[in-house]
Amino acid sequence: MTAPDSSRPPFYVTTAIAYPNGVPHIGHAYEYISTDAIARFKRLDGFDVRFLTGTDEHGLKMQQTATKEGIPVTELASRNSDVFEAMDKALKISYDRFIRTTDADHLEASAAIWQRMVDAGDIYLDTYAGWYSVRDEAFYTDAETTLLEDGSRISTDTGTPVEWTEESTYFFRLSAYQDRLQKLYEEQPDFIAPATRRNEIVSFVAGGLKDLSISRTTFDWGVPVPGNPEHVMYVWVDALTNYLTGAGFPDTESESYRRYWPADLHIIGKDITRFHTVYWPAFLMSAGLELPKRVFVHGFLFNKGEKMSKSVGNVVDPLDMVERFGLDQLRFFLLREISYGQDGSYSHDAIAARINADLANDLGNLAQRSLTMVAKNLDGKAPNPGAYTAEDEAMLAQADALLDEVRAEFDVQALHLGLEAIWRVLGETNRYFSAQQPWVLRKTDPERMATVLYVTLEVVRIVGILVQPVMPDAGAKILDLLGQDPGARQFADIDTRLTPGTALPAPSPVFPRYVDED
Ligand code: ME8
Repeated sequence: MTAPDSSRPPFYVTTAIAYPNGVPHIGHAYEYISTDAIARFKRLDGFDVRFLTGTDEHGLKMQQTATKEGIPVTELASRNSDVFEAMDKALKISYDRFIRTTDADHLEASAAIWQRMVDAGDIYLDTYAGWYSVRDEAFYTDAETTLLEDGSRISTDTGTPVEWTEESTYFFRLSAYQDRLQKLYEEQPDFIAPATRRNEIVSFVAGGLKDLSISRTTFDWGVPVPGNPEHVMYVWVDALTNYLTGAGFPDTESESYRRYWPADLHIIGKDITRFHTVYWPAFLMSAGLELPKRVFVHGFLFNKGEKMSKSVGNVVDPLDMVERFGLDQLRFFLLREISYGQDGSYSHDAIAARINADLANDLGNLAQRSLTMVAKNLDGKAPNPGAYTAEDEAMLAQADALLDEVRAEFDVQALHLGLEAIWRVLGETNRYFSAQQPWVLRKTDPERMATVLYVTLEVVRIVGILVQPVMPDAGAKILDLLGQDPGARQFADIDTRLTPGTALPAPSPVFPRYVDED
């Protein structure tokens, strides 16, 4: 674990941990990239960030997939977990720990939270009889399922097959937590975002809560129940506990637990909202542990509006997309195009369009044109500005105001609006550049040209700093081209104006245009 830095405020952010029963798809990549942008943003803004991601390796789904593939489940878990971790690295996900729920400290943490819930009197043994969806790893009531014409039954909500299950299991007294959960949603309206998700959960809980079956006896791929190893924990009990393990639980006195728990932000997809905003806070209340501050629910990604599925053949490997379009280009597209919190669609054409309009034209071209003029006319040195006109002042004021605007959007996870604000200023800067015509001033008023170039480079510098969370490589390249010291690229450095006379390296394009191979 990286040493906590107590001089800065802590910020603990997590992604969901994926089932490694298969390889990652673009929906997983989307979750990691968006959470990574949030983590990087906070680091650049002076926070001591802890960023946790990983894989959720227990449960019947993993067991069944391994059986189908004819390999031991531990082998399936390790093989695919490695693929997830390698993808994270290729996507430059800046996690502090990649947790696997088979890690020794996680088994210990899971046993500890279970024991706390037992001590609270919230766990009892009984018989479960009801519907189970292996694909969702979720229990459903009769009313939550639909009988199909062929006699089979599915979960009405998710469409996955359910099977009748009857076994002796431990139950968690979820029904006892209805009032406390309702109070939580009321007193902390920010606990679940966006509001549509919050409303769904509020009305679900208002409908009453049944006790939850939290152990299984018909297979053994899970964390053994303390004191009764005939049972393994229901996979979601151990899965949710990963967030505690990642902070140092069960050692609640450890420096790391005291510093990072409660988590500031859990990022998850919409299909697992109930687990994170009903079960998870109830488990924590029972265990006498503090609740995370916020759960933000992102939407689902669709391929040209269609659900990704192996049978349709439209499942894309995120790394193929990186190869085709570039990593920063993919990261930017996903976060700019899709309203974070809503479903979104991606297509080859939409990505190409964003790359060419927003990246190659609005940002790349502006940087390239201004830097080339500096290289050719000012001996490659940052210009020395003369007196500012009202237009110059207005342009700089817009760029100076950006950090506050973007921060306000990122604070509520409106990542797309943060980027929109930056691109609005870039649009203004392009209009300013065209109106000022520095290429004409070159002959008529070289001093004025220097001022216009200086103002333009200042906007490019500020934008370069602000896009780093989303496009770490491109942000760094822009700042390199502006001769910025790698140690002076934090948000706090936005206030320090470009030093006139700084020697700039020879300009080279940051964003090539995307041209179709075929
Ligand atoms: O749910 N678009 O794992 P998982 C966007 N192990 N996001 C998507 C998506 C799509 N098409 N498909 C899935 C699990 N996701 C559990 C989590 S957390 C304690 C345990 C998101 O591999 C999904 O919503 O099925 C979830 O947030 C994440 O990918 C992992 O999904």
